[in-house]
Amino acid sequence: MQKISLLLAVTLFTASCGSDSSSDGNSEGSTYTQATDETPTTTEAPVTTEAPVTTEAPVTTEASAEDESSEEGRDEMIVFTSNRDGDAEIFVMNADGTGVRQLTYNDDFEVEPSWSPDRTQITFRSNRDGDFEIFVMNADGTGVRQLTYNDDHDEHPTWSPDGNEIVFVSDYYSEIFVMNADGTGVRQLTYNDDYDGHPTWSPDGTQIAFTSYRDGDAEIFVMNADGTEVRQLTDYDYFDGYPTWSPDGNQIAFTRDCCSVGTKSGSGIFVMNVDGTEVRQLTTGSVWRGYEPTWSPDGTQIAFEDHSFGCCSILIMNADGTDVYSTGQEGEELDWGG
Ligand SMILES: [Ca+2]
Ligand SMILES: [Ca+2]
Ligand SMILES: [Ca+2]
Ligand SMILES: [Ca+2]
Repeated sequence: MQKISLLLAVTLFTASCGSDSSSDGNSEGSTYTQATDETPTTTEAPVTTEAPVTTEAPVTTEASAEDESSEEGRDEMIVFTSNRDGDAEIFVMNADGTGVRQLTYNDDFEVEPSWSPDRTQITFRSNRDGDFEIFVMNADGTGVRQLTYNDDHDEHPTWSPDGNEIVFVSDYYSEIFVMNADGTGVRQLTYNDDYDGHPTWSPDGTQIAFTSYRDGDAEIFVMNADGTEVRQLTDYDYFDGYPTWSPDGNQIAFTRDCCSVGTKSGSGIFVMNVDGTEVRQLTTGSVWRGYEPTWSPDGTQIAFEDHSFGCCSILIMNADGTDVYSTGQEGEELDWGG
């Protein structure tokens, strides 16, 4: 019963991220400038050439310099989820919003993508086999492999910094597990009746930060990568979640429920030291509903999804919260790989 109520709470929180798009689903009032006026370019789709990459801009089939240098340029690409073709698919783009490429094409949910450290592969979750499982594919969308096979809801896969393991969430009680990157050697790290999720590795691979409802509402915790020495970092009466380490290992960015406007609940991007001290709010002003931060590879910027003016604008700001700009792309569940 506890599990059900917690899942409901998580579901409601998640649903609240996009549920108001009908009432405020326009960009009027947005103060952000477009990063570029260039038309997003694409390469040929790996699975089919029929599906449009975006409905917002004309697709060009002309090969560009960006496409030719995509192998090197991948270091800076953001992988994300979008519903722009009607159901959830995985895309990549350059950080300025150009070079959008669709990687998955099917009627099921493909969500929560995460780069391998060398950026040759992407892990994600999909319900293409009936219930949610963890998958891996090559960075161009080819070579999809299923890693988990069970009746539980598997989610939130994230690659270890050495590339050897993937941490993910599974089990009736939403526990955190680690497996080898080929799906073998599954080990359970958490054991309690409350929701544990959003696991993310420290850059040195020794620790895992995660969200847990074990103290009654969502807080951010850290544990050693073997599940020992759990420490609570936040203690705040509302939601704290989606932690992600800065590339230098000194800070953790996260989502905190805050910043409500009238009767509408809001949230913002916050950052704290890895011991939980010095919590600072990064998003302010017109961004009153930001979620799920991800660091740039060099640690100087943070990308996040903004629901302030409807569902899911991808925004980028400096790591101190200044100079917010819009990539001009719609999407969620970003991973910049930092
Ligand atoms: Ca799909
Ligand atoms: Ca499953
Ligand atoms: Ca649990
Ligand atoms: Ca909390």
